[in-house]
Amino acid sequence: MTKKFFPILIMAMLLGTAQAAPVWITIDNDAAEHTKSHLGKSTQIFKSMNGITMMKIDEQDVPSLSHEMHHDFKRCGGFVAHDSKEDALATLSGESKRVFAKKNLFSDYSINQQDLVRPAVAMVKSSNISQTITKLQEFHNRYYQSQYGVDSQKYVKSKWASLIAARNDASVEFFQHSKWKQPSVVLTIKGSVSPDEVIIIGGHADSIAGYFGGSRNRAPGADDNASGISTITEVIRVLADSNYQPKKTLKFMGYAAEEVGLRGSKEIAQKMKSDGANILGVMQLDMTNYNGSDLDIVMMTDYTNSTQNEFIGNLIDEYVSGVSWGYDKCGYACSDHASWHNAGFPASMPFEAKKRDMNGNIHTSRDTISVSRNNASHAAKFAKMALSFVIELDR
Ligand code: IPO
Ligand code: ZN
Repeated sequence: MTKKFFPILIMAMLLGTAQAAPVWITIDNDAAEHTKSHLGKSTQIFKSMNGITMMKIDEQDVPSLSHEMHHDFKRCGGFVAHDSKEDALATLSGESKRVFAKKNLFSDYSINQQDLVRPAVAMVKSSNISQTITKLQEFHNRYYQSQYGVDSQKYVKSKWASLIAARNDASVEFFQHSKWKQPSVVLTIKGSVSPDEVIIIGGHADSIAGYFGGSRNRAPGADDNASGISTITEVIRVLADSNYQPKKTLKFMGYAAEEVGLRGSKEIAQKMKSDGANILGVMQLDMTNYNGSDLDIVMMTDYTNSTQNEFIGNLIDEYVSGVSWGYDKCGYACSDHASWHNAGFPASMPFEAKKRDMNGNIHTSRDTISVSRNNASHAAKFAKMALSFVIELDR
């Protein structure tokens, strides 16, 4: 071999090994299966832990993985490529849950906005929440096909409009659905730095009672789900009264027609998906005011993003003092978070109790705020949690 060809040979060898080299990545569980099916045959799932999957992919698949994550999951990056198998394993197990959350992934789940979050949380007043619940339960029902359900949404829209009246960066609109008359309500505060990045807090505004629902039945729906809408209303009030200026776009949603198959949220989530929206995180508030368990806030593990769930738990520990949290599962697509999850966005569903301890009066004429002794002290914990979620993701 002559001197002349030697460097070329070395180059060729390097190129050859680079082509064949596996790359270890960590990726959220919800994207792992999808990723595996879209990449080359050599893709292998190695291990899953803490909501994260560690997998081995071909170096040559990295660009298409980036594309997949961005295109199908609206995530910039969306995975972490590691220098070695050891490094990937260390990330997977995590030195501590907190450190692990910080290293991750699609959103920045670090917690460092204390100067903004603490004063906001201190502004939450449970009496505002109980007043709104009381107003909403006075509608005979909020059924998706009844005029009451249209009128109640007009009330939510005008209530939210009154809270943002002094701002020029915020608006509130109906989202009209073609198949039934109740609209959803969407309030938007436009981000001043990265308006394309969106954070969503939502809950359903409709109510139902009786096996066959019906436009005539009395359905006060105080806990299910005037409590969630009223919790969101208080979050909006605090952001407006503190003149909070978001960097990213914040959206607050009162969905129509949840009780009949998550239909309102499904239409909205599918529309935002097809519009290519970049949604960083979605929190669903459905039933926040019945304090039935030893745990205060229970994160549902199904149809949700486990990393975001853990982040919310860490937020509770940091900002909502004296409030305990844990996990349970619905066992089915029990609320609108499933619409967002199914559209590929990180969704969470912090719930009022463990499943077996939840309010037993829902979907009856007995679901009134008197069941919660006419106060909203439990829901106030959720308003504080939701405020910390919005502000910590908004940077
Ligand atoms: C619901 C919520 C959480 C769990 I756990 C079980 C049930 C009630 C939900 N399906 C509903 O009726 N929302 O309106
Ligand atoms: Zn319900």
